[in-house]
Amino acid sequence: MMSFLMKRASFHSVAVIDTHTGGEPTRVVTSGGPDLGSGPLPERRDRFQREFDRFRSAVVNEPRGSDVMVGALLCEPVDPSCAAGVIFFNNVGYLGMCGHGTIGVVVALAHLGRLQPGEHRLETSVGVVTATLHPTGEVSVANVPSYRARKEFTVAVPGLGAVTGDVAWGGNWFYLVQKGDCDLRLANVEVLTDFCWRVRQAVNEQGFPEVDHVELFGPPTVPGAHSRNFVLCPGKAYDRSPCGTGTSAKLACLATDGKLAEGETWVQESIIGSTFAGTFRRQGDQIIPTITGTAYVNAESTLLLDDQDPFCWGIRH
Ligand code: PYC
Repeated sequence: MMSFLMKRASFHSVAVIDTHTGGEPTRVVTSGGPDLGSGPLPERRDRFQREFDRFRSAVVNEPRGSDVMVGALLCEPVDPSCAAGVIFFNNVGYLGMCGHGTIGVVVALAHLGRLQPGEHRLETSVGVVTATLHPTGEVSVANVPSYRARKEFTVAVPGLGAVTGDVAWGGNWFYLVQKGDCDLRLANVEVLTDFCWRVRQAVNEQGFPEVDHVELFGPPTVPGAHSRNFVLCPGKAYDRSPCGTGTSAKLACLATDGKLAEGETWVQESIIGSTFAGTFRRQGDQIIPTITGTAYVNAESTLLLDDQDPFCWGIRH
């Protein structure tokens, strides 16, 4: 009979740092990830999906993770001016950019002594972002150019009627709805989730199959905030943070409507009351949002993947 010690030798080890940004977790994989080669990040993300998708699920899904967790695989950047490359993923697939995740990655790298306060470029699968680690521990992320693709796009949602929102890109695709008639409170998460999920399906079917996040906006509840949001992510988990890419999409809409001036601050509150401060600058005809927030380190650990474990590769959706 195989001894317990012999069995242990079959474990594959994955080193991770867990952080949370405004309540939303990020699991940063620092070693033990798949070899994706050295091509451009979008190609490496596609290879990750094609050949190693079970690794994604093993890292973020139960029993090691949860639906809420976002993973960040560190890799060698193609662009030598970047401190690292990073591929973001979640319970059902891959994210282009991730604002809360980038803040988590920077704090994790600082925790490991691999980054000092200052400006650092990071390569993602949708472009290079610039993160500034402030001496206070806060992190500002100058995101990829963000824009609105469609203003006031009305969809007929079965069981709900007509819903109107904007379609915008902030590193991921969002449908943004100003929702005056529903309390954006944690107690309403199930109703809000159901609403967003139906809206997403309608938006996908009626013209925008790429939209995988739905973001609702209502009045703020914490001092200094301009708005509170509820963001439903692609795998039906809601973002505990105000969502960096969602806030970027919002900033692009506000900027395009002339409702926020360049350099002016927009404080976005999340459904749990955490906040990001957002600003934007213009670069030619592009809008470059910057999101500022804070992350904390929760754990520094080693995941063990045992092929003999029937749930080694996570409980998949
Ligand atoms: O902060 O950009 C973000 C994000 C996307 C999904 C969850 N968080």
